[in-house]
Amino acid sequence: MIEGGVDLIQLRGKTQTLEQLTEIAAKLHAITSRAEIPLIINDHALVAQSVPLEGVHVGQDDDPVAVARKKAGRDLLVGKSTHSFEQALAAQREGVDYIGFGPIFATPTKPDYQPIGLKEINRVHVAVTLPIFCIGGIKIENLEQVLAAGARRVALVSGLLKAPNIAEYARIAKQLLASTFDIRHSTF
Ligand code: TZP
Repeated sequence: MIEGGVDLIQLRGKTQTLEQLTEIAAKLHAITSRAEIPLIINDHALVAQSVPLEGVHVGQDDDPVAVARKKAGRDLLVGKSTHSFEQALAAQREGVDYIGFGPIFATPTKPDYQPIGLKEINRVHVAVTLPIFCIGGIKIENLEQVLAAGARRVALVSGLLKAPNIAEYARIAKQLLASTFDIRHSTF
């Protein structure tokens, strides 16, 4: 992913223990920091106490943002998953640094969620001034559609991880972003 030019990596380990995650996060952070790519841990703010991660990401059913910040014990980015326009506004009021917004399309990676659809993308970008990462079912094949609907940042999971050549997949996605707008802006 780094070779292909991703701007940010989130570590998700739903089935790992805190100890296992901390170990993986430390190894991964040694690599991402060399590449100057922020590494965000999903759910487990405590990992940030011992690994100098750049951020923590919480879901709707995880710790509130203030609790995540307290657990991390230091200043870092806190992002939150949102699954509707209303949740996006609420996350902004809660004081997050960025939001995930999705699933945009139905996706086996998050099977129990109703897709938001493309129409809400523009509305959320008008109302929410934070960085918004559109997520859910986004692949190279539909990326232009998502960008045309108003997305400026996207998160890809299975598209990237299942690609026969991950670096190449990331490169193509980055080129599509670059041809849509100037991507020299910072990630946040
Ligand atoms: N949040 C909303 S959709 C999703 C998450 C974590 C999964 C996205 O995975 P994929 O494989 O890119 O659809």
